[in-house]
Amino acid sequence: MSRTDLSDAALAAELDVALASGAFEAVFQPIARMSDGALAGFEALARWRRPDGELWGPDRFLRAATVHDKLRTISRFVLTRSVEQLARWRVSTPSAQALFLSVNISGADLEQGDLVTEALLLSEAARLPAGALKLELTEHQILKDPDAAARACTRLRDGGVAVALDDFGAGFASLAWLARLPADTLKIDRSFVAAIPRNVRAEKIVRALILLAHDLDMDVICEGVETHEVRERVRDLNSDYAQGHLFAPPLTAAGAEALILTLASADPLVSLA
Ligand code: G
Ligand code: MN
Repeated sequence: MSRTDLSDAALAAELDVALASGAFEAVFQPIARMSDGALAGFEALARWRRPDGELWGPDRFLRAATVHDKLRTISRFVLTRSVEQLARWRVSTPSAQALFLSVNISGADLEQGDLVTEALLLSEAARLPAGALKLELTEHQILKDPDAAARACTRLRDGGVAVALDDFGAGFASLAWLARLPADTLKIDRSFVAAIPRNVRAEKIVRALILLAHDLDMDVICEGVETHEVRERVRDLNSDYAQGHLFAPPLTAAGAEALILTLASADPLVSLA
């Protein structure tokens, strides 16, 4: 056994304990609407609170979770927790009723299909309007089993759960899947978005992707917006939404709630950045 196998196994065992003991959290990264800068929704992301208080993102545990088949447990946790949270915000704060929630799912979730069922049930139980819950899939997951992905997209959309193609443009076969997969939202990968100020080719690709997405009746979220300059440029290119550290990093549930309340009480409505 290599060192990596050993540490992955140890991490995966810790992961089980963490999931059972509340050491996992869903955090919420704001997504801004470009037309007025308002808060439009959140992407829910998994974080693991380590014994020393540090918050680990998926880059620290994704490999161990994949190798030891824990991804579905993590996706289910983030989905359940974040939908419950949105449902509470919708009751406590009227402005939260317009927010959407976007949750990442893994290839394993698509193959098994049970997370799709769970998302449909959760959305219904929380009385979310159509499109308020969105599931994000990456090209990588789609390529693993394209037919399962297409079936999952159709089931979700028929049940009022929207589908976003995540990290778009960073992998393979993107355009082929755009033709085949019914989806609502295109999330343009931050590698293109962040390069806009220094790479005119990246800007042209983003412009073309936005035109194409709109032509296919999809809306667009530009990811990884870190500067005012990039925000202006993607707004001029007609991106519907933007997400990135310029607006906010992923926030704890308490932090996201504080943001919702601040924005709701601001008069006139203040924008995110
Ligand atoms: O693959 P996906 O797009 O779901 O990844 C989301 C991840 O991107 C999160 O872990 C989040 O912390 C990170 N992220 C969000 N905004 C930014 C940003 O503006 N710049 C960078 N480098 N990373 C970001
Ligand atoms: Mn994502």
